[in-house]
Amino acid sequence: MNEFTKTLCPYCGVGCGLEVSAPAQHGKATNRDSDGTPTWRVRGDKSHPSSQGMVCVKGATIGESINKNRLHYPMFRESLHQDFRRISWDEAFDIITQRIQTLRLHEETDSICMYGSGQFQTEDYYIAQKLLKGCLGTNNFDANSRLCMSSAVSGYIQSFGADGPPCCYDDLELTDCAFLIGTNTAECHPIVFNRLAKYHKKNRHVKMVVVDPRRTPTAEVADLHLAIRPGTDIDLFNGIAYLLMKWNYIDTAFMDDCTSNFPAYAEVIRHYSPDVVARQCGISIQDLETAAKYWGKAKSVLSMWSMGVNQSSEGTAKVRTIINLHLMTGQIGKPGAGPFSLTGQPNAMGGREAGGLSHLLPGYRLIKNDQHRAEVEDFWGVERGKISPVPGLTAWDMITGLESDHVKLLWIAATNPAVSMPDLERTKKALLKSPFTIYQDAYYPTETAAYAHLLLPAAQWGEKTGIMTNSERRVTLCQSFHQPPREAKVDWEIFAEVGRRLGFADKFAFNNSAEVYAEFVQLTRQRPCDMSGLSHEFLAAQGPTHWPYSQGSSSETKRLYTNLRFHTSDGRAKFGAFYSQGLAEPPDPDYPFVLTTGRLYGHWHTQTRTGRIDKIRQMHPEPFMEIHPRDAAKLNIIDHQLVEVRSRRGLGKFPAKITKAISPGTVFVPMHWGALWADNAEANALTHPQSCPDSLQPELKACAVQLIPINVETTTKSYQLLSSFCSKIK
Ligand SMILES: Nc1nc2c(c(=O)[nH]1)N[C@H]1C(S)=C(S)[C@@H](COP(=O)(O)OP(=O)(O)OC[C@H]3O[C@@H](n4cnc5c(=O)[nH]c(N)nc54)[C@H](O)[C@@H]3O)O[C@H]1N2
Ligand SMILES: Nc1nc2c(c(=O)[nH]1)N[C@H]1C(S)=C(S)[C@@H](COP(=O)(O)OP(=O)(O)OC[C@H]3O[C@@H](n4cnc5c(=O)[nH]c(N)nc54)[C@H](O)[C@@H]3O)O[C@H]1N2
Ligand code: SF4
Ligand SMILES: [Mo]
Repeated sequence: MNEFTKTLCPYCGVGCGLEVSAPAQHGKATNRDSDGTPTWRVRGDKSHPSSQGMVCVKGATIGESINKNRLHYPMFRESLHQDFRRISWDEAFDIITQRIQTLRLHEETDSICMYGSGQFQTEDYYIAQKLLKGCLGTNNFDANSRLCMSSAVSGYIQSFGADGPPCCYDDLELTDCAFLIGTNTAECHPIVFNRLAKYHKKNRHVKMVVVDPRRTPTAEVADLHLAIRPGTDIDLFNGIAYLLMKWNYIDTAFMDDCTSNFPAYAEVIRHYSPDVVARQCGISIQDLETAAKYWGKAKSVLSMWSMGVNQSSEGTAKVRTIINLHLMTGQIGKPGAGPFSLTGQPNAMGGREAGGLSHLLPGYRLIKNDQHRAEVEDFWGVERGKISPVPGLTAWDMITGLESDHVKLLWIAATNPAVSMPDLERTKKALLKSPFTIYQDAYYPTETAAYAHLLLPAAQWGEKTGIMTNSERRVTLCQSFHQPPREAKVDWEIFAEVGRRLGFADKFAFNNSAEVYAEFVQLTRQRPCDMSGLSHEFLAAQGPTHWPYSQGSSSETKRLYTNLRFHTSDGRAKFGAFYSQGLAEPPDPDYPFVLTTGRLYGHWHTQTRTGRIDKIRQMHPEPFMEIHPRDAAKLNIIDHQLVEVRSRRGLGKFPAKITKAISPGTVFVPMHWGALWADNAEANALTHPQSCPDSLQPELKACAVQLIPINVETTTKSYQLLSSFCSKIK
């Protein structure tokens, strides 16, 4: 056996190749944890084309989290007031199937929901779709990607007729101009950033523009940082379009041959003159002009974005407004150019391919499309009409569905909503009300386990062989390299066993994940994401491969739309005509600050892994709130002073970090500290669930807050007494 197993980093959507080896094989050189436990050794895989051997601190330290605080056995309790007791898998499966059968018998199949995750492998996603949408006949499968990628999905679909980022990482080193919008790439997609930053440094003609209300480490190296007011991206991009038109930087031949709806867009643009836009965005006219010149003069322009764009009540419109600039200037379908959504999670892309949102079906199909449903029904061998034509509940709908007693069974897997959902107080209240919650996770404790009736121990990354697709549509086979601990099981195997016990044995007769994948790729045949030429065997032999890759292909397709034909009915890409709407909850005299939330380099989301890794805890020991020195002075806040942050929904307490990196009027808190890791430092205690009407993605990036500095004297004496009293009576 090879000493190293090749796999993919299970954290971000960059999808770095890793090589992992067992602790025992290194003698003295064995990596050890702080308590002396030998840990798995991890290094970058030089042969992986996406990352070329590079890894960031998260990938490098992942080995330390593999065996810590794992959930080992199924655990059950009748009610949330009781303690968990260990049960067998057989009992667990009985409990689940009985519950589901009872609901089906009472014609309440639509009260069954599953909330999954971009941390599933593609096989997990696919089997969950088949079980819920195909066999049970409910579309109530949604994933945390709803909070993450759904605006990018709907933006691509509306502009191009299909989802799918058209670019590849080679474009990072071929572009003349990179626009990074609402993405802190340096901390959140570090290896993409390394590749771009190295190239940018070496090539003086290459421009880098960062659009972010914060001066992030990403913005630090940019030629131009546009610190726009939160929620003003559409103003900015319409304003750039105005100047591109005025200065005639547009590609009329491309527009004539390959696009539609320009007149409606031009009508909108005329309202976005530089003075209006500069005022609205809080930037100078000169900076706006510089940005437009960089875009207009460059031979190739690559735009990249993530949550500053997607997590918005006008997320889809933001995405389309970015794409519009590419369409005006013909910046797509060629090297170094295109609108590139950076996916957050390691397999959010695979989730989209497998139909892992409540309005999707496998193979980039839509629930609402009659032909798509019929194709999938025939393929799955279920009767026509079995798949409901109505999109299922989204992540937030599941919470409101609990409130209204509509949801009777909630199955959560590979996500930690008791930290990551908006409006946490409301979320937690709803979870407390749930008649029956199954929670399938690799670790224990997590915040969401406190709201579960049945805990199912999941095998995680490294304990299952399966497929993940990264941001550049590159598909990698992730080989397992050790046994799941104790009784932990692979996600798709759990779903398949439930399917068999519910009477669908023929639909779930898979012996291994390679068979699951082989079935899934058949459903992608002749679809935009055609992977019919891929299999576990092929990927093991050929290595990571871009899709589309149809059966019989002999070479990869690095970029989409190189023939300039799109997936719309007329083959043209469609301009979107959007006026800016601004924030769903703008600041006002009562709540005068905009709170924005996001990530830090070392931590991953709710800390289930990174909170258990010493090096990372030392890197980011505690939560904080960034505030501009001018705002701090106005409120008499000094560095490190505890500040109570209140929104209309809840409150948190954060030590102040006074920094010019944040714009005046805006404060920032990281999303990483849930109830297990700090007291009262939950970003989502403050956020609201209002979402984009098209993508239904909530605006996690902005809400209105007030700041109340906690007086040092009070902090030390009466305040502490009061707060300890309050915590005792809770
Ligand atoms: N270290 C680390 N890396 C990660 C993750 C992690 O947890 N930790 N998670 C992964 C996942 S799932 C995701 S989704 C990605 C997220 O990756 P990013 O989107 O890069 O990360 P965030 O910090 O959430 O937000 C990015 C920036 O959006 C800015 N922003 C806020 N409001 C606006 C606005 O109105 N307009 C613009 N233009 N910008 C705005 C914020 O100031 C912030 O700097 O990271 C992935 N990578
Ligand atoms: N305020 C605010 N809130 C946000 C965001 C924000 O920017 N600001 N970002 C949103 C975004 S983009 C995202 S992606 C979400 C992320 O939020 P979550 O999905 O809640 O965060 P994670 O901590 O990644 O939770 C993943 C869980 O899956 C478990 N797990 C890992 N691997 C496996 C596996 O193979 N099987 C199973 N069954 N379990 C596994 C882990 O132990 C962990 O508990 O947060 C969202 N919430
Ligand atoms: S950049 Fe992303 S995929 Fe690569 S090692 Fe870091 S967290 Fe993992
Ligand atoms: Mo995400």
